[in-house]
Amino acid sequence: MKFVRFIMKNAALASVPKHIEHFSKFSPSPLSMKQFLDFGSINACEKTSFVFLRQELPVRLSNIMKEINLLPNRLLTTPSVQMVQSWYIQSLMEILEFLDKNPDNFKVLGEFVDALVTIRNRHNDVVPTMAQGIIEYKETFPQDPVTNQNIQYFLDRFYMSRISIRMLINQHTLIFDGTLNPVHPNTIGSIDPHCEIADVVQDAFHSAKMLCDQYYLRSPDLILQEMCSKKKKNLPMSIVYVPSHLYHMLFELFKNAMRATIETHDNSNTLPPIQVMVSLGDEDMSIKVSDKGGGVPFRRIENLFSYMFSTAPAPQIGERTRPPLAGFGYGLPISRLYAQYFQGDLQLYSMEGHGTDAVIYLKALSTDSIERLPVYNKTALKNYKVSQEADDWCIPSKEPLDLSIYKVPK
Ligand code: P4A
Repeated sequence: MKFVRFIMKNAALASVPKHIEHFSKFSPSPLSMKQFLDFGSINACEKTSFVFLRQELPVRLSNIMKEINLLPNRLLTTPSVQMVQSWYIQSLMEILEFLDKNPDNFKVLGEFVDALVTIRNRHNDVVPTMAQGIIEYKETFPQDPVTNQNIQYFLDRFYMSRISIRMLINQHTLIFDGTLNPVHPNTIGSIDPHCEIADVVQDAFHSAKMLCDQYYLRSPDLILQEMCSKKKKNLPMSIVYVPSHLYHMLFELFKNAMRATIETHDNSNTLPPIQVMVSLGDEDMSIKVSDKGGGVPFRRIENLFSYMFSTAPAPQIGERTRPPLAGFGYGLPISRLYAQYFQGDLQLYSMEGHGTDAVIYLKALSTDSIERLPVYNKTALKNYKVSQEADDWCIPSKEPLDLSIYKVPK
């Protein structure tokens, strides 16, 4: 019996490249907030969602699996990346099992929910595992700007794909597990049709403040302002959004702002407050987090979003660990992906010597909130072939220019 299962498993494994080839030829189908809400409305149909997901999940998985295969061999063959790749293969095989199942059989629908939960758990540690792969790679190969650029390109797309796949899985499992959400009865899966921005700001600030007090024994205050361009001052301001995504971004920004504020006002009895401005226009919902934490030199802003740059080896035993407010590793790049996922963005405007403004841009209208998804195609392929060619801008020389060589001999 064990032997038969072994052979079956290997037969399935052998056909995986063929399936990846097939499903990666389809483009992922981005969903709008409205479509997400429709799946969870009164006449929500579990069967429709099942039939959609058993096609769409293999498409999204296969598209990004093609890109994993384009990583530099020295990175692709690290034990960590091999592990992540094996999770993707396993999960793809488990979903493909449902392709020939009957959508009218409620037992099949139940098994599908269980399979999705298993898959979601399997991929819980993808971010730290990939980070470990980067560490292993950095140990053997010195950082060069080209690899840095390649890895940045890949991880932005890989983590965006992951965010989107987890969104699909979360929606299906939350809506069709047969229970109402007792804590948030008005949410549809993970989406709040009336996500009150100020509430999420307060929550995230409170959590960051607890960490900050614990570590530094003090913390800056919050000043929250709301602006509404519309005639109807419909405060409190809300949009259709995923509160957990917004919380993740704000928590990250508050940790950074608090750390910068405290470390630059070391010798002062008072701390300048962190100011948050929430502004709702016809098109954008913008949230600005301002601090007077001394700012970051413009040249270094890019590093704050770099996966290569912010991947540090875990501290050795006995070594002083980083403060919990360190803006742990991938906080900013992944927060920016959350903002971009529904067509928004996250940008930093810093003035060295003064402080930093971090702005989250979200779409005000649910009709504009559509998933932003990577697709594997020729353009993507080309981006992995960026090679070590000479830059088309001169390298600035730090040596003083010796103009005497141009002197005309008498
Ligand atoms: N000044 N300003 C910021 C930081 C410093 C800052 C900072 C030293 C740098 C790295 C970090 C955390 C803070 C800020 C707000 C931001 C981002 C950076 O959103 O005040 O952790 C990696």
